[in-house]
Amino acid sequence: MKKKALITGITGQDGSYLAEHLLSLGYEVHGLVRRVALEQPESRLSRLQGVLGQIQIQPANLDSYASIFHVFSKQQFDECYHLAAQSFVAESFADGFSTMATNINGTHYVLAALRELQPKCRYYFAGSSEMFGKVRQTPQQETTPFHPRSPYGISKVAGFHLTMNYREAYGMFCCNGILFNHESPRRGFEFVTRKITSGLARIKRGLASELRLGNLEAKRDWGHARDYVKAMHLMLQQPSPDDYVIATGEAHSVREFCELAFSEAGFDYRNYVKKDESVYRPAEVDLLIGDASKAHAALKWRPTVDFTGLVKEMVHSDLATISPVAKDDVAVVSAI
Ligand code: G4F
Repeated sequence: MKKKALITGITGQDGSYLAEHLLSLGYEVHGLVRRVALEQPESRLSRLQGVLGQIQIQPANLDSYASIFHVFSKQQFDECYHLAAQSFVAESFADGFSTMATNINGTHYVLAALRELQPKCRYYFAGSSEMFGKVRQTPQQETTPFHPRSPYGISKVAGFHLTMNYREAYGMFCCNGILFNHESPRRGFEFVTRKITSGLARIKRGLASELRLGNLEAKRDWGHARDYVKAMHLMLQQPSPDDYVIATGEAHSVREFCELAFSEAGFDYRNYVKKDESVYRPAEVDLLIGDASKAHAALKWRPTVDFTGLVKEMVHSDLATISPVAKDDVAVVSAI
């Protein structure tokens, strides 16, 4: 019997890699997608191009308990990966209310519907290293206290505790992944890594002359999303549910990312990267670096792509694919 999985957020970077991974393992894969995304399949479903014929789309909206309940009332799933969220930290400062509503209620709706209709379904929650925020311990582990620094981080702490509470109160198989930053050529353009590699490609093509960035000194533990989705799957194959940090154990600054990316294209970043105070966050997370030794031991999980490999892959992908765009589009991207 084929195992059946539901992925919320299947249209995103992680959702698309996870769908490919589960299909390669012989799963029947379903993806929860907002109706509005189905109206613009070329752009909204672009990351799923390679697998669209092999997955089943379930229209539903995270803001509606009824629509989520409906999906779980039609189909039984063995595993549910809850990845959907408003995941851009800066946007959560701009509109904390909608980030909190979607991320907290959406997670609660999925858990509540599962409890009601399919309590045996194994559940994965996409927790985040942003939960550590103003870090109390370095490197961060599963036991490091949380101190979130944004509405996004706060919403993820709430989701983490909801997930743990459903495990403890109702005996459900619920796992939290505490994933550190993970990137790829499929990363959204608003996140700093893709902003750098896509901005660099525009500069290389003569479409832009500079790249405006915020805090260059922030340090992140950056891994490859394709590696990280494998850890999500492994968590749900264990004998009992638990929480795991997923990270490379190496931190680099935004400045180092720029330096390596620009030099890969034959440029000196100092000639192109300009500081833009408007991109600074009201509260910053200065340093994130994870200790994934629990995942190494229990899941036998290890990252396969290092920082240099990740930066080079992203640079070359954008150099190969970024096509000339209208000046207006350039302005929109560089304003994020
Ligand atoms: O790429 P970022 O926007 O990612 P951030 O805030 O670390 O969050 C990402 O990773 C989390 C895991 O820890 C996820 F939970 C979350 O959903 C998301 O995927 O920013 C990285 C750093 C920040 O310190 C930011 O201040 O880069 C700094 N930065 C400097 N200039 C910039 C910019 N970030 C963005 N997005 N744009 C800039 O121009």
